[in-house]
Amino acid sequence: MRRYAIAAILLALLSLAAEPASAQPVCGMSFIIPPTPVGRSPKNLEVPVAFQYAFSIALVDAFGGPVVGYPAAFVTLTIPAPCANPVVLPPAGPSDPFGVMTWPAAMFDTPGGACVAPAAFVTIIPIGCVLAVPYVTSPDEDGNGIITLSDLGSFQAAFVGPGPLANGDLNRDGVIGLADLGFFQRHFVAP
Ligand SMILES: [Ca+2]
Ligand SMILES: [Ca+2]
Repeated sequence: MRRYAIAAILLALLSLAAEPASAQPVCGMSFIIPPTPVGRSPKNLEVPVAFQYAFSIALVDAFGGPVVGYPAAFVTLTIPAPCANPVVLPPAGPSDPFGVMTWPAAMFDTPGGACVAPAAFVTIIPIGCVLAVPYVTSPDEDGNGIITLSDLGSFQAAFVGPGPLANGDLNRDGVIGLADLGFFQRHFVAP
């Protein structure tokens, strides 16, 4: 009898320990999966996948484990005014077995608008957590929905000058270089 009682207590303790492990993300543990800037382009689906913009975060619980199946309705990505084309986007679906929530390329196949910090942020609504996005970038620099020589001018100014990263770091690796020029070119010439 005593053995069963101990087993029951152990089971109860195990279920208590297991319950919060996949229940709630922790703000200080959850993070934006690099690249951390947000990118948008009216040609996002017309360029090869390597040049497309997508965005994802990892939800991590208090034990360092993934938060699986967290509802899409609980999380938003906000690009606020005065950034061009402000928008609030939920992820495409609940978090996957790795705790990852994704905003796929189709969500960023829109007019752009480069925007500097604090440019955008992710909100994990139930826990009041805000993850800051360093900047929003786009080959459609001015956000008018078409990629033109005027956008090239804005990119070029950042490329030959001191930045800012929002205008020059089109591939979102944190520096402005030839890879970004290649990125601009891909989106510029896309059909
Ligand atoms: Ca433009
Ligand atoms: Ca870059």
